[in-house]
Amino acid sequence: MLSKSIESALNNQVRIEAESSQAYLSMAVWAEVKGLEGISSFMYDQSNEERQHMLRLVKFINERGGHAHISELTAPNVTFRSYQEIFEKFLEHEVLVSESINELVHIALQEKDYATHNFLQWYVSEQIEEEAVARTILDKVKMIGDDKGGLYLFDRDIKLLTVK
Ligand code: OFO
Repeated sequence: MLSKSIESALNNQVRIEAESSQAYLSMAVWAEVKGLEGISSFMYDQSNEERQHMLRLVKFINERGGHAHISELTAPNVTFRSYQEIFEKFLEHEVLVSESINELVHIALQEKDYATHNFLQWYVSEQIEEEAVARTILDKVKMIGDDKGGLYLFDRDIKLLTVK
């Protein structure tokens, strides 16, 4: 059974995962409209993954006797200066999510809720992986800079990059 404070901390993470999904969906749409098909499909994938992360939390909360809360979301950015900004925001966002997962792990340990602690380990690994992917991509984007040919190849090749 979840304590009220763990339930509310997990529900906060439900919202964060849902907002991540919306943020990446918005990036996918921006890239699609700009004709950056590869970046767009990468971001659609990220958005779907974040929704799965949200659902995994929803199920866990409900299975443990809590009540998952589906809340209002903060609207994401819809315009970006450049595709580089998308990947900067992508990494920034993943770092924030990792911090929030770490905080959750901390609360679970404090409350000696080992079931929740165990459940959260999947998210800890996932965040390590996602941050690494976001960093690698951003490094490449910075290397390309304003080179149009580089962007063309990057947009083609990013389709091959998936988080899993
Ligand atoms: Fe939900 O995995 Fe990253 O943010």
